[in-house]
Amino acid sequence: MKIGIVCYPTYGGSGVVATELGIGLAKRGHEVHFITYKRPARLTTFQENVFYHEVDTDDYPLFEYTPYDTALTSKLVDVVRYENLDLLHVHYAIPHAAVAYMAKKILLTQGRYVPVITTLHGTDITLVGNDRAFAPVVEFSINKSDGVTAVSNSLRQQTYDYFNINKEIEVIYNFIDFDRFRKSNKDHFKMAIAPEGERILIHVSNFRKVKRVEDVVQIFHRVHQHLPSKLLLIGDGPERRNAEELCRELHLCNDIRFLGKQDAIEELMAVADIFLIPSENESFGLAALEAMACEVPVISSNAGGLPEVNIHGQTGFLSDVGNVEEMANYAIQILSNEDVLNRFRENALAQAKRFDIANILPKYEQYYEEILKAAVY
Ligand code: GMT
Repeated sequence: MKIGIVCYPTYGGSGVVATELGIGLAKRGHEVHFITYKRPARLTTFQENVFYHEVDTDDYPLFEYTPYDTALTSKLVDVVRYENLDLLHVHYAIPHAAVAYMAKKILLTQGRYVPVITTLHGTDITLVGNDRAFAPVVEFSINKSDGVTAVSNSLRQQTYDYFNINKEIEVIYNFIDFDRFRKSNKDHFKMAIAPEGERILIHVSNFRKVKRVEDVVQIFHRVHQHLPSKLLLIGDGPERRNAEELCRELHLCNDIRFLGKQDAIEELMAVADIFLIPSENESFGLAALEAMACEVPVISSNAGGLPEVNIHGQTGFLSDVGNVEEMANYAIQILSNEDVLNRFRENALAQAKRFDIANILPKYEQYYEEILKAAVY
């Protein structure tokens, strides 16, 4: 198949899933065309069957905001037509689903039909998509997609709850590539971070409000009072400053390291003992899955799709949003006993295996086939 993938080229979430999916499909013989405004962060090396089309957004003095949607639409029309794509798979509804619909309509005037599949990732429904500024377009373009997938049952249900959707939404879970995410020996690195054998807690996110990074610091503060420990904070974003201030207030600066955006997340996960993700909302929690694949138990909130990934009492624990006391107690419970920690590590790995890319990728291929077969010209 010749597949066009439209996504954000960013480090986290939907961009990562879209890129890994495209690379995986290319390895299985499909021809994959990424269409976005910057090279996707995880598209780091040359791959046979993988093409990248950059959307041109030249500045023009009239525009206070460059009309990216229009530029992307034109690029999609061009790429579908000249690369002869079979389908477009767009990740994150805003603005990609609406743009794809527009491109589809333009192509129809040229006698060309291209089916569009939209994958919903989370904030495009729960946070941004809900906003009145976007909601009518989100609802319309989901209904006009030929196929719609969501990354968890929770997100599927939230989409039906928030919008008037007349389409069947297929759940296809996010996935993990074990060639990359597996526990490896990084003892030298562990020694540098925790020279006295301290426990290492880790959090990875885009530091947006929804991630509740201050809760991460509060949980660590409590754990730190019980156990010698260090906290690694990976990523960057608007909440970093507040988190830094809180570290200073709590006199934790020597034991918390802000590492900023990192590419080799798996090397950091390899030294961690607990992953913290106390989010306000989380459709899936890909970073938690990456941790589990590296045998790191997860302490999370019970928001959104997190209970579909992190199993309470087995792979980690879940608490109500904001209950930092309980989350800290759970972390202490796991970290205080080597046997308990090892049991949780094993369970985390076993659960992560359910989301092996080798199992999930064929589900996308099968879904593509179904949509192509059902496409109404
Ligand atoms: O978490 C973010 O803010 C990034 C966001 C995105 O769309 O890039 O992540 C969402 O998609 C990920 C991949 O499907 C999910 O694992 C995240 O749970 C989801 N984030 C939220 O729902 C907050």
